[in-house]
Amino acid sequence: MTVQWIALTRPVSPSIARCELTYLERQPIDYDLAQRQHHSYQACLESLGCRVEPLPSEPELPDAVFVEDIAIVLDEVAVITRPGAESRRPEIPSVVSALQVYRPLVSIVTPGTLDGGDVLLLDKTLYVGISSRSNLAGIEQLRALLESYGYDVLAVPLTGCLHLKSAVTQIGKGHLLLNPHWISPADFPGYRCLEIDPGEPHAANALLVGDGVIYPTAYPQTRMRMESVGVQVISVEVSELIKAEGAVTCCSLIFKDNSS
Ligand code: CIR
Repeated sequence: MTVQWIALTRPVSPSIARCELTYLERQPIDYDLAQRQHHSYQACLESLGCRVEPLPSEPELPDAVFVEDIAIVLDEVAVITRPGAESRRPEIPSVVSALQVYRPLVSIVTPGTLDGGDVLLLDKTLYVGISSRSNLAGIEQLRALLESYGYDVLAVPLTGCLHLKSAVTQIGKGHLLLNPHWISPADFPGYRCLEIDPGEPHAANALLVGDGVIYPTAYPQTRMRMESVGVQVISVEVSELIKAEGAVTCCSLIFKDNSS
């Protein structure tokens, strides 16, 4: 398969058991299994046309595998975030080193906070969840930084979950998967919205890469809903990352290789 995108990832940290948790009870995480699941996830990215570039491991940073939160990479520019959880800010320098090769960089600064998991890019609009991690100052800075590139930034209220992309993700052109208890479909006029199965509240996090959707095996009922409307689903087991409140979007930063 031709490589179309670069996917930055980072190995699971051996300290992942000390991860930040907001909504879930702490459960034991099997580190070896988490590593194997992460390898399978990277294989899925490759099968869909990504060249996987692992960042250096950060053994002392429990959440470092969740690289999505540290940057928003657009075709023209990358925004380095200022994560809402202080423990995650030391993840920034290595992401800066890796991304500066590919894009001009701009940054969110204090008092702004922003997690990449709160940012959903649909065409030229960035929908940003107002969450415990992303504040209005951060969203305002994002708007100012991206205005000259022709992007709109829309703040979206969110309840009951960590990030916007816990509640809604893209599964095809003009097609969203969402949990209506955490986000309102009315915030996305003009989009076709598929609701998750109500018995699987965490099921809205899917990763669209080209025409395929990488998706956790943990949510079979929602998977069936997607397949019944023609979505091509590639299943991956990520049980150990789910225990750390991560899933499939958060483990990579995917962008076009402008040099090719
Ligand atoms: C955190 O709370 O920051 C991590 N335990 C989970 C981050 C997941 N990130 C994401 O979904 N974008």
